Amino acid sequence: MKLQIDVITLLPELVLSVISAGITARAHKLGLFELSTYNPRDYVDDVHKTVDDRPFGGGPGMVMKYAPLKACLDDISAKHGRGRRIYLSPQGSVLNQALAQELSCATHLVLLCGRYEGVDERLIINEIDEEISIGDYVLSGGELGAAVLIDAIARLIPGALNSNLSAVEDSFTNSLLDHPHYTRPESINGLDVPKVLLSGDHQKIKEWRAKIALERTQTRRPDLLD
Ligand code: 9WO
Repeated sequence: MKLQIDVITLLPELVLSVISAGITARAHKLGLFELSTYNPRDYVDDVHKTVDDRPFGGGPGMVMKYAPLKACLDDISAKHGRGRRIYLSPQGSVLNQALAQELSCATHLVLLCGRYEGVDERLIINEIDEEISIGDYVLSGGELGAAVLIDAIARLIPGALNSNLSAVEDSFTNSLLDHPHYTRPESINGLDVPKVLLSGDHQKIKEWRAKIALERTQTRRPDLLD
């Protein structure tokens, strides 16, 4: 079944870039997933279109108000059902390939993007199923996190990649980093393509790539092997 992705955001153009170029745009054109955005500003009545307010307890910045976000979620529920509701934030569990694989099998994802200093905690408690982080750094908002998550998911939907083998051979699919890649010319400033890759011995090439992938993982990311 087709994956519906609904994104709640004040800055939809930051998220919609994923369907304007590359493999994810192609997957979208092929009808493998649908991407819709909902702007909380369209769900408020007051003339100033207020979606944020000052934080209780003081401090800098503003907090996204409960009501406009709840109205977005209710509209999405009426249109497509409830969905698996995800808040993008540095407090979430960190995205990895296994989680991307799992989410690519879902039928309906709802991604909430915060701006300012974040979202009223009661909305997260009452309405959100899980928090996901794309890494240990702070962005200006959840949108680029949502775009990264959508990219990681969309390319895993069967039919998105030119070859089914492409996703199988990805870094992390086997908990290892990728091996290096080479194309013509055979020599650049004295740096030659490893001879085994020119040998035509596909078994040998496979073994060499597996060996280098393991070595690189051991030196660069030993945590992946634990
Ligand atoms: C901004 C800020 C300004 C002054 C004092 C404290 C502050 N905290 C924040 C802040 O954390 N803002 C967040 C912006 C609120 C939630 C949405 N934003 C966000 C999401 N930034 N980074 C992410 C994110 C999402 C997924 N993975 C990594 C980071």
